[in-house]
Amino acid sequence: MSLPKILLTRPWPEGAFAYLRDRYEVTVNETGVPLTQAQLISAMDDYDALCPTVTDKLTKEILRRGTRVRMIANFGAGFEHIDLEAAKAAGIRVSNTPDVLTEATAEIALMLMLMTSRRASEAERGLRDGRWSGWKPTQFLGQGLSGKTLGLVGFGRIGQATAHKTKAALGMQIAYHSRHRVAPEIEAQLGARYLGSLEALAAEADVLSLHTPGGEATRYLVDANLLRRMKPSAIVINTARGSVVHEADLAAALKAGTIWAAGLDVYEREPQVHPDLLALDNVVLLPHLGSATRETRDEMGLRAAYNLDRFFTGEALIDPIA
Ligand code: 8YV
Repeated sequence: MSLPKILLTRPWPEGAFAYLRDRYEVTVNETGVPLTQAQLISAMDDYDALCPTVTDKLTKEILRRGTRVRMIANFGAGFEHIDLEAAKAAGIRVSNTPDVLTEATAEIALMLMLMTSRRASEAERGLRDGRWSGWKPTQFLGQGLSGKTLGLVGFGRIGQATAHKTKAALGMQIAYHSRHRVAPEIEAQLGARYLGSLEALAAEADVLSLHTPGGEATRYLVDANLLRRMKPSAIVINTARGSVVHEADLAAALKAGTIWAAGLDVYEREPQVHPDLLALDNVVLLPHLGSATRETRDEMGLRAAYNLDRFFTGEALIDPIA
């Protein structure tokens, strides 16, 4: 019997790839650039399953009825790049890879908090550019985070893991706002306070860290209006999705000093970064590294592979999203 044909839209880390290659007929896009919409459309007729990533926009024009593809195992937790309604209408199953990237993404959020508060990127740039003339009591002064308030926007797995790490490492006070208030035991464990409005959270937070999904419901939650409510000493951290932040508004607030700094791992039009942000020193810019550890990327691939296994053996998916 012939093996199901699977397309990986990007090369995978070796461990997860080896697992898949032993079980399926696997084709990999090795070109180093994302597939075009036209290539994705023709892939729908050539493969039994696709493993896309965040860089593949799977629109309703692509996810149409009657194609060969029956299963999409997304390599990643976020899935706003896949039109789930269109997938359902076409009878295509979809899975994602939650859980396995929670700790890695929370680590990046914590790192961005420390880098921004202590001006790490700006200071290193100064050193490398030969602008460090020796120690001075007044050079590159940042601000401490211990005991300050972390405001989390979105309090799912990654938001909670970020709260745990930040509390343990820095003794920060935890406040959050999200669509759903979490169980009292979770709040008690973290000493987390729920605030009923995003505006109230923004006004109180010393660090505002974003952990919502992407998509229309969260577009531009952080815009000029919200930024105006924040303390001039406040820091914005985004490891969620670029679409949650209005980048031009953020750059304007950073430039005017109405907030103090920002640490970003995600952007609205990746890999483009808003030019106004690139021109500023008080923003740390990372290239979407949230889940970028060897272990995590292997686990993401394996999780996608296990969902494929379930699909092709007729069992329930581990992580069904459509
Ligand atoms: C992934 C992410 O690297 O899983 C997610 O939602 O944002 C990233 O950590 C990316 O999505 C891979 O497709």
